[in-house]
Amino acid sequence: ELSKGINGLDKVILRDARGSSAEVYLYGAHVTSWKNDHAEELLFLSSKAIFKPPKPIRGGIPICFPQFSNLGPLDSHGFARNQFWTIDDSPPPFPTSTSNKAFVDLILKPSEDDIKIWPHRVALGPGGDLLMTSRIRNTNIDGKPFSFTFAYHTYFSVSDISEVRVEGLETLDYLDNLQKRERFTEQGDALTFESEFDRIYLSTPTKIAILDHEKKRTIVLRKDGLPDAVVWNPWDKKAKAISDFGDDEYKYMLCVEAAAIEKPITLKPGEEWKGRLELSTVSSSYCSGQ
Ligand code: TA6
Repeated sequence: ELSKGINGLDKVILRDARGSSAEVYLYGAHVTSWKNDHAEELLFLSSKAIFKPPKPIRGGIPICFPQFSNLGPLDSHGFARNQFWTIDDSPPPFPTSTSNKAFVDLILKPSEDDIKIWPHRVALGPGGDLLMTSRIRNTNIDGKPFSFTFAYHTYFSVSDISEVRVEGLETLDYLDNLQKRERFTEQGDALTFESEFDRIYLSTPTKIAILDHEKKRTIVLRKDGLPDAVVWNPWDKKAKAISDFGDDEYKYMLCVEAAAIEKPITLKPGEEWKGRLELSTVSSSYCSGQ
């Protein structure tokens, strides 16, 4: 269902019969809302988000492509998040497991005469899961390889950042963006948050969990083709410096981003890469590990 969102920007609303929904802006192929079967909003969207190109939308799921952060010659986080994508009426084959669900296929064509195209699917699964699949194909006829880094820069909504734990990244190596991207090894237990946090965890397991005790809810990320995971919270000082982010909003969000950063992906002409992220929720009166 195509409709007008903020500032008249086109958005697609996906709905599942059991009550889950998602909103996807064509601008950035940006998911701004994801609600599960219990109609709970799982994504954080800043109250100060500016829905005005070329500014990317603050919150939801920006796609960082073809460059994560400033690790290359392009603008920070690349250009996919501030381009207008179009609805793809003849998408390439995606796994059949999504074929009977509510989904939308989008495509990014960098320019009219560009032969590179990047199809992307957002789908709702049973139980209100959110599934995203991106395909990048090198259609260069000039025979040149094409390299990129990538992240689903997902902003999750949390009840209180001080009460949140992230499981699945213990004992892994990470690059600390707050210390010149120096490499460290995570010690001990699940991650907890008490100050600014900006790390790229390397070669992570495919499953990561965000435990929110207050909401009695766990969000589970499952990823494919995306070996790294960025964890970010700006905390109070950095929050004040971000113009499209409320001063106190850092308390209610956490970015956990399925990514491919440390080893850029290189595609020879004709080669294709696929990245996939599946988000689901588990609600319980307790969280695992407690
Ligand atoms: O993913 C973490 C990060 O790269 C941080 O370093 C922080 O700057 C954030 O993304 C937001 O970037 P943005 O360009 O959207 O302001």
